[in-house]
Amino acid sequence: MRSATAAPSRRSCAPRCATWRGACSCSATTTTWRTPSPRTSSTPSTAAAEDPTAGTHCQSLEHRDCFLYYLCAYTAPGRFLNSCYSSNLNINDVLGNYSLTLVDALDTLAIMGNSSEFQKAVKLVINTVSFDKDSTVQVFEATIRVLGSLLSAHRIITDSKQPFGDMTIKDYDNELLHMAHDLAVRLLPAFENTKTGIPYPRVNLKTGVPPDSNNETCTAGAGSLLVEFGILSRLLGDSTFEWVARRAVKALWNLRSNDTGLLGNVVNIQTGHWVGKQSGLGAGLDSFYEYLLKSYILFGEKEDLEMFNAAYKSIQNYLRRGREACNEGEGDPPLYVNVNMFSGQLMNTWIDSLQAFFPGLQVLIGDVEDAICLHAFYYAIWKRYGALPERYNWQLQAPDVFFYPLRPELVESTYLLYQATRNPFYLHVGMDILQSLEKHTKVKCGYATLHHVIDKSTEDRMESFFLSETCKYLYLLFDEENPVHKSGTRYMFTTEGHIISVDEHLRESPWKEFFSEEGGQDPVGKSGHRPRPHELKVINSSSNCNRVPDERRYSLPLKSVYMRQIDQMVGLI
Ligand code: DMJ
Repeated sequence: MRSATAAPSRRSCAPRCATWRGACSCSATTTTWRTPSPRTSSTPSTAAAEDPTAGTHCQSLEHRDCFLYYLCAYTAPGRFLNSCYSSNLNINDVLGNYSLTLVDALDTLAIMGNSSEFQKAVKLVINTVSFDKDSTVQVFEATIRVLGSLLSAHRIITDSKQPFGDMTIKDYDNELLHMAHDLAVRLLPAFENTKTGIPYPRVNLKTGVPPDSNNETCTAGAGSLLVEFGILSRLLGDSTFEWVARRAVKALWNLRSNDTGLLGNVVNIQTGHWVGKQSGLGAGLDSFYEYLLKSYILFGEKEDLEMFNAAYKSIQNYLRRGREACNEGEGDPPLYVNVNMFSGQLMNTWIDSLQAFFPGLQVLIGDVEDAICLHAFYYAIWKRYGALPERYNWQLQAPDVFFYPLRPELVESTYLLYQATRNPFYLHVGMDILQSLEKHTKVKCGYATLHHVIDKSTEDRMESFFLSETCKYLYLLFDEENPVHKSGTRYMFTTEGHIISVDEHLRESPWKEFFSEEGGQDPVGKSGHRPRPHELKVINSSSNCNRVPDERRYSLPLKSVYMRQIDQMVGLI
């Protein structure tokens, strides 16, 4: 259902923005991003013409201070009380009434090197955010957006060797960790009274699982909690959180098809019956795969890597269509489709915008060539609409679902591909995306979800991941000197874009034996020794990585004949 039109909330938002702007000192001196010279856009959009920041330092996303402006504007007190925005009620249950955008954006401030704003924002969170609320939230969203951000900021504050500048908080007494603990305890009821161990999708922060709760959940929502829950467990020395998250992953994994090795997208948590038999890389499954690999990178548990490798093999066998090599041979460009998990038969002819994260994951495992091709397909769709429609039908060459909620996945893959190839093509992709965002999504109090990628109408909604992911990856793409990518493999991004340092401390799990006895059968056979960081072949070793030759760094990453083929397939030429 379409949410509120922009007009009423613009009226009510403006005064609050003004107050908050003062409190946050959003008119700090301008620091421009290090970007290549932008092409000048021919016609200024209406939204830009109405922009209240015109004439101030914050004129576009190309300015770092703009991030602060929109963070301040968007986190104004009460901005997301569901009761104030009744027309948004149907889609507001990720918001939680706990200053979601402010919390989700903390480490972006650190990555931008803005210690004063990071310190202010952290203090604001400590002093004003509470989870003791009669609020029903999605377990997955609360975990990746809130728990993940609190843990990331806590690690930045307490890591004396972090490279972002002075991010210390005076008299810090682990408040963010305590808040993360408090939130996680409130999420725990989701893991009780479920016959499979797969959690309920929603929980009330005060009263637990609502009595009328749905027994169906998506695989990604239930099976992508291990990174945040595992970090929390290891920081607290309390196995509970990791245990429940790991049990959910194993339960889902054990329900995969014996024939294809694939999982479906929706499951009944009591019966273990697959309600949604669609297997793909997008909505419902995306971060499940991502967290198998990232849990391994972080915790070094071999079984996580084994599950990831098996899943990746099934994906390549059953989901990947098109020619074998990205940059060679004949046939359609490689594409990952949606199939029936049991038969491997094609289920539909659309791909969704969430799937655009996958090239980034392929970069992490060194499958750069395949990543280049899939990314090129998504970029062609972006070029056609100036955004990514939520679903694109590759057979009809048209969107099936038209909205674009400022998602980060294409920018994320663009950033990671630039880090892997250093090909300036990806800077141009980034600039193109930046300019489309400026042109089509900028409104008075922030950047707006596109309701329709063709007529460019907007909705009164800016998801918190716009500041925590989309802006972060765009900033990092252009900030060549940023400590994050200067520190090699030290940092990993969670699925919500929060940085977590990969270190030995998180690899210590005194409860390992307890897990294999109590957590069910090891799903991929006996676990061997726990690998040390230098053994992390998936991300560290060049031998595992198909390197892009130097001579191709300054030409297109994909041969022009293949680029043209993709442009043709999405109706660009
Ligand atoms: C983010 O909240 C996370 O990346 C999640 O895994 C799925 N995608 C949204 C943004 O699109």
